[in-house]
Amino acid sequence: MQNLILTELKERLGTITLNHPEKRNCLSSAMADAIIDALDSFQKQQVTVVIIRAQSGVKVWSAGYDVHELPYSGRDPLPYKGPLESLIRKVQEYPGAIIAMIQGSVWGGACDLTFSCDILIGDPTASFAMTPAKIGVPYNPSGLIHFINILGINKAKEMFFTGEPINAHDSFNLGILNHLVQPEEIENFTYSLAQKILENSSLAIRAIKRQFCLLNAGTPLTAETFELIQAIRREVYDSEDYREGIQAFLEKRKPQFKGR
Ligand code: LCV
Repeated sequence: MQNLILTELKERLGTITLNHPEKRNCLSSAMADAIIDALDSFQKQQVTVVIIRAQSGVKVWSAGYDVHELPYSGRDPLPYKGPLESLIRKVQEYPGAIIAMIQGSVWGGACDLTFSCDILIGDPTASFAMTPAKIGVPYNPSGLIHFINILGINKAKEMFFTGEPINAHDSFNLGILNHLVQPEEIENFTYSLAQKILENSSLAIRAIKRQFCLLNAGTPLTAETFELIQAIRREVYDSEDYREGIQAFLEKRKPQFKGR
């Protein structure tokens, strides 16, 4: 089995490179587990900054969740312990700065992954498209909060309702990208920013990141609100439209949604 990711460690700076371009670096459970293992290994070695990137020059940074792994019906497509959600929590809880270096398009759950990183640096080929409505997936509350926090609720709604990509220029203006740099500069820029972080107190950075994560987690829900959200989501992933969305993707055709 080829290495789905490549890892590199230089002093306290780790790099994880997505390495499955044949499948557009889609976040299969194997890919998600490989990234989680790499972060666990870096954490054991007290790596303070991790860069997550794709190979230079790819058109697609990551095509998002592996659609072949979506349950066909009757089960939550994005469960708490699922591969994507586990990976996103691992990134959020990592006791150091995680920088997403983005060249190419980012789709679906891969947007949630990059939005959960601490700093995003992109070049003009970067774009972000949120696709659950194209497939018929109801998404989930913890994911939606990431988008509300970064985009504001109006732009987040437009991103989810249209499924249309947000280009690099607009991503920078919206605050998705911390920096927008030219392709030939992005590696040096990202690594020099990482060096600036490495010069600072890793203990302070770990404590500050943890506080940001707790403060950013959204307002607490009542038990009844939580149950209502689950009922709303189940109606969708139990629907014919959900099954049609997946089937259409697998058959490489436009879905015919019927609203049931
Ligand atoms: C499995 C794939 C994928 C893929 N899974 O190349 O956010 S949610 O709720 O929606 C969540 C459930 C989620 O993240 O769902 C996935 C959302 N992602 C997308 O909707 C993007 C789907 N992919 C595409 O639209 C195209 O692949 C892009 C535009 C990314 C690249 O197009 P391109 O023409 O360059 P192909 O479509 O030919 O794909 C190359 C191979 O990668 C597989 C795809 O099935 C194909 O495999 P085969 O060569 O075996 O046919 N692939 C791409 N995306 N998400 N597999």
